Amino acid sequence: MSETDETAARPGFWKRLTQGLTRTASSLSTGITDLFTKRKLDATTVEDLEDVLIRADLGVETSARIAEAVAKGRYDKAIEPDEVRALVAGEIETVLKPVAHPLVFDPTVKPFVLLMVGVNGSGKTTTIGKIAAKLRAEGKKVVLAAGDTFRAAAIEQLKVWAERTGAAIIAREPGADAAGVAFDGLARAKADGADVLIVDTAGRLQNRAELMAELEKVVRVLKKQEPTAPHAVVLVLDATVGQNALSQVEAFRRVAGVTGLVMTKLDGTARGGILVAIAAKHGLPVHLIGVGEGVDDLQPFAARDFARAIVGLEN
Ligand SMILES: Nc1nc2c(ncn2[C@@H]2O[C@H](COP(=O)(O)OP(=O)(O)O)[C@@H](O)[C@H]2O)c(=O)[nH]1
Ligand SMILES: [Mg+2]
Repeated sequence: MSETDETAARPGFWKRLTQGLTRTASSLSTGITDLFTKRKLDATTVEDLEDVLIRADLGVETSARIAEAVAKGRYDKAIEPDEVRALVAGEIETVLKPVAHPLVFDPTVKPFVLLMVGVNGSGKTTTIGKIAAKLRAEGKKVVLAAGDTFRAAAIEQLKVWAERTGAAIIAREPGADAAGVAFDGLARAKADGADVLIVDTAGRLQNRAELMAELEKVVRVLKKQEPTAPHAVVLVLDATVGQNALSQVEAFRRVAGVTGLVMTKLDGTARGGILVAIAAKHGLPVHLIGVGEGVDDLQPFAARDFARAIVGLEN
């Protein structure tokens, strides 16, 4: 199925995505209209286009590259804003296409261990619930490990998702050792012959060294029991935080060996342009995007959809 067909099959999804990206889309779209209405493409307008892209969080280097690509072969010619928008969307799609990869649970690896990391409030637990629901719908056996032992509410929240999805859950009391919970989760997943273990973690701010050390310990302890684990380390990023997401990627890559990304809250007042900057800089796979709090509001990341939504174009 092509990306376009998929979108057509889920109009609610496209609507949520474009609504969430309204702020970015309208600033890009208006910026381009203001720049190119009744004006030729020249060094000044290209520089101004670069500024418009930078303001949309695309990053300095990527913005320069995209503006240059748009300008190539078109200097001193009249160009319509619509044409510029389409060219920009095409360039953004080119940046995003290589990172659009589904989250694959290798069926030959059993249990497949997925470790979810990210700062507090980014949407880890909710995303775990949504992923568990999808896996369960495929008939997979799933174990959840409540590794955010920091707050009682976080443990309860994961329990609710376990009940709702029919996943097993391993949890201890608040304040317990997170690595111990992860270890027990893996033991349980093995004993049960589960297909997938998903380990939740606390939202450790990357500048708090002792909390990052805890995350390293979770990885270490999992490896002690299963040297190939974790098989995926997914960093959850909140689309509304903008530039800060870049430093989160850097920090979590260092401590947890992130293998892929999920971006949530793209239905909110999202600043989705940052994903383009992250893709250009890190080249990490982007697996899924969250467009709401509901169980069905997690969708595969599609480069073309995202690129067009960011620029405010119809799909
Ligand atoms: N609008 C919206 N809210 C989300 C999305 N994903 C998570 N949330 C909400 O964000 C808040 C924090 O999510 P949570 O999963 O608890 O984050 P965690 O601290 O990283 O585990 C909750 O109120 C979620 O319902 C999303 O894609 N869209
Ligand atoms: Mg949580």
